[in-house]
Amino acid sequence: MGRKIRKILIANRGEIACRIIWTCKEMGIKTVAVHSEADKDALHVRFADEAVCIGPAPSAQSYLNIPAIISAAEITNVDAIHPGYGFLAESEVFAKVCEDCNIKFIGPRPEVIKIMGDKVEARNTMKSAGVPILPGSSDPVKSIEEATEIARKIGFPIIIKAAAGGGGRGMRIVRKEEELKSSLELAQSEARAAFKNDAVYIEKYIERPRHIEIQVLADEHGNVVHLGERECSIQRRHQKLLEEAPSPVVTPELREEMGRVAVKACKEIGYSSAGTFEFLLDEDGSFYFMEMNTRIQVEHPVTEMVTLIDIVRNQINIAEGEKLAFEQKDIQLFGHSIECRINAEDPENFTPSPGKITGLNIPGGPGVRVDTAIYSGYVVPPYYDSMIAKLIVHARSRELAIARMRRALEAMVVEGIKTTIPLHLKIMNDERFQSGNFSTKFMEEFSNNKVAGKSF
Ligand code: MV4
Repeated sequence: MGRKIRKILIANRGEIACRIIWTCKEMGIKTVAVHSEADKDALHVRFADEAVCIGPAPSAQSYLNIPAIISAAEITNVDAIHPGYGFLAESEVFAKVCEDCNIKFIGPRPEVIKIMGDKVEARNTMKSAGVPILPGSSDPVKSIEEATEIARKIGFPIIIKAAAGGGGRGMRIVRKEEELKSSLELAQSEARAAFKNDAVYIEKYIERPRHIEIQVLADEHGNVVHLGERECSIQRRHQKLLEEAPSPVVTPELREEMGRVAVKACKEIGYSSAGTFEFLLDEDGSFYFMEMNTRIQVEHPVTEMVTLIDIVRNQINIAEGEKLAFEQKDIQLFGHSIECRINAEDPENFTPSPGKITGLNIPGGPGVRVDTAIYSGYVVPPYYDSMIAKLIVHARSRELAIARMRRALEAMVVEGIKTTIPLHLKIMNDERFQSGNFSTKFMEEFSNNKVAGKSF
């Protein structure tokens, strides 16, 4: 069938590059790190068997530099490339170039990446596959007349989204018909500026949704399983702050239904590798497709903790052409897991706080996992994402997981730079968070309730 992978190039940096190397080591697979000039002292470079410098600090010249990465792959004679998340992970072009160079891209086929990258096409594809979608447009909206017709049909409020968007960029909520024209024009020009593509579409707007996503694994033989959901509602400006599995509001029946829909859709589109279906969950328990992510995600560890399944190992086995080693009935959820994203940021205003880590304590003990690439003396560079660590806990219940996270956060010390650790401690101590009764509006309401608007 496929061929055994003996050596993998990791086209990424930071904690996810280290995370992928950990599993490769466990599988007896050799690893090649690539790095920018700014990352010569990075941990992923030291952990890998080989390392290749692929360009200057700015990602456009290094981690996004396809010719440099392919050259590194050719020189080191790797069988496969793992793209991690971000950078080239959802580049249809990169996946195709890998394929053309006879290097296995660890992810789905380029055609599938392309479909999911166009949010209008993704919506239509999912609708055909029987996935519930919100009422809205099935083509990009070209004129105010067209927009008015759709908006009247579905009723206000509506939301205008960029077809090339995702992650919340270039969205506009419209509550009244009078605002439709200006909002449409603004959304189109924002989309053009951000994505060089002004195509936008319309959906019915849900006021207080939860963001619930379903993790899937699909092999190249049509076998598909889901690994349950992740609760991702706690975010600020479309950046997730913490995630948990399972969601405190998803019942076994709802999980089975969301999972069934996701598995069916994967089979219909011929999906392979790990993937994630993002859903909006309404207060009445209805769920609607939002986007599909065709990569390993930042928050994958909470799913790994509650299923005891190594998602990266499965991505590699799938890329080798192997069949999934388990069926849906073999997958069980154990206990509860929470992940806090620790960012090098001032928690008062979320501005980046790069610099030298002068002192460090990484927490441990029962049920604690830390995915990170920092060390004492490491200098956090200003060029990349500000996430420096993921603190993940696992316990028998949500209540115990919160208690465990609190003590792990208290034990985690990162000196020399500012981090979001104090913010996470405040969230753990928040009654609303503890109750599990929250929506994507949690952070806005959380900040508003603090004296002077920002006591964290
Ligand atoms: C929505 C929505 C309400 N109704 N779509 C934000 C990110 C992008 N993927 C889509 N997003 C939303 N789409 C409809 N029809 C609310 C959001 C949204 C949101 C979604 C998930 C997590 C956090 C969010 C924060 C604000 C808005």
